[in-house]
Amino acid sequence: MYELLIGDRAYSSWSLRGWLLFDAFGIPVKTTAVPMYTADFATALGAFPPARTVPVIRTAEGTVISDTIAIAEELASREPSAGLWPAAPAARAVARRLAAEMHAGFAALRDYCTMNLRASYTDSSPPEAALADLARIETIWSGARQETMSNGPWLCGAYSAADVFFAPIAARIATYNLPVGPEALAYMQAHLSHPSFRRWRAMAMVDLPDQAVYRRDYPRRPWPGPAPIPAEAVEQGPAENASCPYSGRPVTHFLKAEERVFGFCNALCRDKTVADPEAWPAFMALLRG
Ligand SMILES: N[C@@H](CCC(=O)N[C@@H](CS)C(=O)NCC(=O)O)C(=O)O
Repeated sequence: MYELLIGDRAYSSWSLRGWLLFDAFGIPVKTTAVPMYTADFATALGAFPPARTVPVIRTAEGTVISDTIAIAEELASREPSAGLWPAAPAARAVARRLAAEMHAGFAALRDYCTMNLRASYTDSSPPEAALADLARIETIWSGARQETMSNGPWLCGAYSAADVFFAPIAARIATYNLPVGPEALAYMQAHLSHPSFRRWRAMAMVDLPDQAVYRRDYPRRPWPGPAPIPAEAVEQGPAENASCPYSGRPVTHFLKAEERVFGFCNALCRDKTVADPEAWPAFMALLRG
């Protein structure tokens, strides 16, 4: 089993990429999240020498791999049936080219529009350099679709590591209401609706405190992704289910949805389900089953 160390899900865009490389391709991983800019972060990273950034993984044989592009390539080699890159050579080459450009570039957009999955703003007045990055991104996105003849939601045919690398750009378009054309908006919506992205964001909404450095005072709007079905945390059971839908352990924390009460074995699993019930198939099987 792989181990993965990540930062705050709400803010760490590279961590999102690292985790999607597993979750979106069905590769099991044991994930630990630690808040960035804390002593705990330094300690946790110290257990993955010589890594200096998250995400970082440890393989079953104990090799540490940091840097998202290295993680993507090594996982693709080790898990050939997972389909991280397109199978056709031409589409694979385009996907690799796109991921590499994302990994190396777009500093202005990344600096000005830091990822924040907990907010969405009506206007953020991005500077020219960030808008130029955005224009280049739109150009390479639509170029990739044409070259690979992709007519579905993703850049190079089926969802691939190239899409993983741009998921945090989709998140920035959503958070900062960045001015993009209809094709890029549709691509953003595809990411916001992707089951793995929804699970990540549900966890990002409830795990770890807000970090003040990411706060912006722009006017706010609702998150432009799929609206969660209503659910709330409640103090007491009894729940319809005796064992947690995720772990199978006895239930201790409760939520109410559609006037029914369900139980979970810890607060985080309850709260991530409250944040977006439909992101969690095991819970939806209880609700609809
Ligand atoms: N090139 C690296 C970038 C990773 C990175 O910058 N991670 C940030 C979090 S998003 C980090 O670890 N920051 C903590 C620090 O630099 O101390 C990659 O592709 O993974």
